[in-house]
Amino acid sequence: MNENNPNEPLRGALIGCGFFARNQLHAWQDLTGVALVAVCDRELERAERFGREFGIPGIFSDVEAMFAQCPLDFVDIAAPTPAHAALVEAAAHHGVDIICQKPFAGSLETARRLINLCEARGVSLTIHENFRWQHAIRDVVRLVDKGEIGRPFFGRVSYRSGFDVFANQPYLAELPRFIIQDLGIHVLDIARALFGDVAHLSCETDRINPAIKGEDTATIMLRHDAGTTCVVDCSYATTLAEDPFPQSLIEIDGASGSLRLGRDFVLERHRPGGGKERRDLTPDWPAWSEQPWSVIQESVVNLQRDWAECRRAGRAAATHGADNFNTLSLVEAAYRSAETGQTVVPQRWR
Ligand code: NAD
Ligand code: 89V
Repeated sequence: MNENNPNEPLRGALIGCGFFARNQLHAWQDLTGVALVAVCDRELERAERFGREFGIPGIFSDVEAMFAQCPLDFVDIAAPTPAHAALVEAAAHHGVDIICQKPFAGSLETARRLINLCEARGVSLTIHENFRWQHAIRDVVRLVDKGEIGRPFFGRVSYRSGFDVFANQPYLAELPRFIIQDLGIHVLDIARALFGDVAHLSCETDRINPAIKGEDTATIMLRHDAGTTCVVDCSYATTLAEDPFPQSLIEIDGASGSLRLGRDFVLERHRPGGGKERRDLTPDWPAWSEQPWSVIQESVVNLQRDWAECRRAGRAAATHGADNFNTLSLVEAAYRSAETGQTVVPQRWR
């Protein structure tokens, strides 16, 4: 590890060379001070393709061979959830820091075990939870944190679309748990970034698309510790002439003003007495990004930049393992509420 030598780039390896990993590789290549030196996929030709395309020298189909041959500071795991436990265990065993995609670990019990393991081995664990890193959402979080609208008493974080996500990610159609686990997890994390941890929640789900196994709509009502009531609503069954995919829209009412983050990153701030300001929060998109994915792709660069800065400063990144446990537990609580019809108190880290 070279955390004490700021002149040396951090040496990383990407594990899992599928649909989303391409964004992570592009983002690493946008950042200074980080060198991706290896890629690994259990299907060798996928690793070879990424290695060729991104000019990465180390190509592996086996992580143990990679750890044996490549000195690494970190791994960036973009393999699916069922692979997380074995990959995190291997990286922790080799003393290598870890970034791992959402939804982490597959269960709260496994997540807890892996977080504790990383702590015991002295390696950092960060979950790639990127939606809170979108430019416009960060701005809204900053305004709320600075008290610009007073105490927020109501929030709504809304993600409604009819975009065919199954075309790029066919595995999503097979998941018995779909929208809360895959997408709602991001929206719930935005609610936590805005209003903090959750005391209790209730949830209703439905499946509109008969061709998939899991639920494709969910409406979740959260009561945050700080007293805010927030509605998180998600749908992949919504027909809209102008589909906002993959934007999250936000409404917040505070004791001294309101915020509305609408389509195409337009933020309205309503002041007591009737005043209103409008700002366009469209960021500069990464050169390699493509609509409609740019908003997600830009958030990947932001998350990875922050991770590298935190790594160099020796501090935990915002979505470190224990933080993300409290988002993952909202997912579990939402499914339990939908199944039982009860209000559920989510588990907390420690
Ligand atoms: P994918 O199926 O396209 O790619 C996964 C890759 O991992 C495949 O190439 C597969 O061969 C490889 N793999 C599986 N097990 C492995 C192992 N043990 N070792 C090495 N390689 C292994 O999946 P995807 O759509 O790229 O999704 C991957 C992860 O990214 C999922 O957890 C998904 O939820 C997440 N994701 C996140 C976002 C986001 O915005 N954060 C968006 C899409 C997907
Ligand atoms: O972000 C995700 O996890 C993606 C998508 C935006 C398509 O839901 O799977």
